[in-house]
Amino acid sequence: GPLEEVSLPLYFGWFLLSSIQDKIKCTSMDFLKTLDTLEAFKKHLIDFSGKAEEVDLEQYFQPTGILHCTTKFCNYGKAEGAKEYAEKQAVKDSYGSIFDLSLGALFVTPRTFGARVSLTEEQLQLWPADADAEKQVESVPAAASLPLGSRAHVTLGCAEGVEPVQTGIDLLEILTLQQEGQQGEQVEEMELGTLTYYGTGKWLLNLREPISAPACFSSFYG
Ligand code: ACK
Repeated sequence: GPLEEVSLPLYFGWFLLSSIQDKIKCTSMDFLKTLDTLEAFKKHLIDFSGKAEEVDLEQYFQPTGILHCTTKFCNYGKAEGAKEYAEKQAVKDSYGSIFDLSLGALFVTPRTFGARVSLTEEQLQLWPADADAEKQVESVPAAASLPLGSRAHVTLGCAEGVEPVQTGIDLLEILTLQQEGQQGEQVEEMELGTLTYYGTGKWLLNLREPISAPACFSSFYG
């Protein structure tokens, strides 16, 4: 019946607790502010905005709501494997529990701004079994050979007109380049860590100290 149809959420994921949300918003805004002023960034502006004009990154990326790391996008049951995921024992057992997520890197592309999440073995239990299928992103064919959970991220902002689903795809693109042996161009030692440029507007900041983010495993209905 109709009740059944709405019984699955838009997505499952880890929702960052509010105290750490504020800290991450501050850190990420500081990073954007600094990135904006770097000569190396200005040199590649054309890749980024299509114009050589300056961009205000803090304005360029629009916030996308509560900070979270999606595990399974269910689309209210319409997504493939949604029901199976919701019925997994690990999902039921962990629902409502607090986990410690490790944010190891920040990345910026002309489309999205995000944080990479490095999942533990325990956290990978909540990663969908069909994640390999999810990695088969048309635009990133090589992503299929990346380790499970590679797509795990927190979306921090999207350019105008860009959907948040793009953040994970952008991360897979960067990780694919790394896996293919592209070292990127190490452009800067920042206070937060090492900044690397991977071409066509793709920037990755490896954090010196990963951010530990307490997060509640739950779901979002919208
Ligand atoms: O930033 P995100 O991880 O990207 O969080 C949002 C959330 O679900 C609600 O839209 C993510 N999302 C949307 N569509 C998909 C999809 N097809 N596969 C995986 N994640 C998705 C989006």
